Amino acid sequence: MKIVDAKVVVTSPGRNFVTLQITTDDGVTGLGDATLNGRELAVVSYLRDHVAPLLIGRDPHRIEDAWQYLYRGAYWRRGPVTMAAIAAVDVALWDIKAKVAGLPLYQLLGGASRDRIRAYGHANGSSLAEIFDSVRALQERGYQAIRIQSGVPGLQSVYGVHTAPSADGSAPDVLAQPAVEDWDTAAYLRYIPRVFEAVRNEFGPDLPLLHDAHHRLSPIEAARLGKDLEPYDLFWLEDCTPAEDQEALRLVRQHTTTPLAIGEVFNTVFDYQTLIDDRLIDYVRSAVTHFGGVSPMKKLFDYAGQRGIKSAIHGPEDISPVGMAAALHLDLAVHNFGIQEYSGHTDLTNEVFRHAYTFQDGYLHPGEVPGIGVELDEELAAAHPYEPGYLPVNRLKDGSVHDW
Ligand code: GCO
Ligand code: MG
Repeated sequence: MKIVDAKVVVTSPGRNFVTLQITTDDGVTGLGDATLNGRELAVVSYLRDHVAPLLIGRDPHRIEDAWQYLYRGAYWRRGPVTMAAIAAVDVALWDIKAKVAGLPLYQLLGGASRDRIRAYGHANGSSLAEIFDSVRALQERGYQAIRIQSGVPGLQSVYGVHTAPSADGSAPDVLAQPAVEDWDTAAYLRYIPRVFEAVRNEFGPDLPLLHDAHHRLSPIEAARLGKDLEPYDLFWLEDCTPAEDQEALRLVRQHTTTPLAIGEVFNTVFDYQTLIDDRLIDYVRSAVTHFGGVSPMKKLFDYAGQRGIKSAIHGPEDISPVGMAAALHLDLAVHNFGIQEYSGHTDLTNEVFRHAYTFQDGYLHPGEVPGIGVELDEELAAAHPYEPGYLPVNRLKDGSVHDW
């Protein structure tokens, strides 16, 4: 079997997605997600100009060899652009292998370790009343674990808090120029524990609650927040400090029993070494799409599992249904599964990427279709071309840029 085509498809059915489609001489196709929010075209060029020509003529079954060839062979290792491109190749090849085997991908990863995959959804609001409504709306959709993001009095706009609710998964945060949001850590630290106190009082002790600090705190500030949130029994505090500083988590860990999750901006296992070896976190949160694909994610989970650390694959709206499907096959297979982030996509996105995975009563399942279970409607994708889009940036009251 040989690869005869490797095509990059860019489409924007509400937000941008980059997809690699590999075709074999037998006419089998495989899909991989290479979407890097706000920097999409860099990955498109990496794939189109530098990777696709190297794939032609290769044996699609040699997944590990292709991965090592692209990772070691490029000399320039790691980084989100490189690893998103390699991820797309890896997932597309797994898709092909599983299709040829006539099995859903999870069967090739060891088979199902569980029957269904618990998901968490995103609730948000600029007032407590709005947050409560948002939690209730998610509960009506079946969610049984919920992330809470809140506006902060005195701040105009805060990450993850939409002025118009986006239950349909549309992209209010993505703009043609980066929007500038304001930030005040002291105001945030004063206010957030009150939000979780109110949410606990309203929804009771059983509902798993999560919170994402989006890399904005210093270690001592994060330690303080973790302590202040202990009475409200969080499932986790996510990305409390800038993620590239692994040692920062040591200080946080020494001060709080609030579980810690990190990793959505990580690209390789080396970003986790101290965190895993020294048990400084509880959940590894990388995306299949940004971490080099299914192959390295499986290795990461096996390594983390030796320290009792669980999986929590990154699954926001900017991971395409292709990346989401790949995540779900891993979730079903690995023993040390923790939870899966899932916001869903717009109806149009689900038409462009028709998928076998399902969401019911708060739980996901990848489906039983051979491969990863996603089909790309190329015509519909072409009808919705790329649109420039950026994530917001963050400035303090004195005008200086803050972590985001
Ligand atoms: C999350 C993330 C996202 C990221 C986004 C960046 O926990 O889901 O923080 O909301 O900001 O994926 O592209
Ligand atoms: Mg996050």
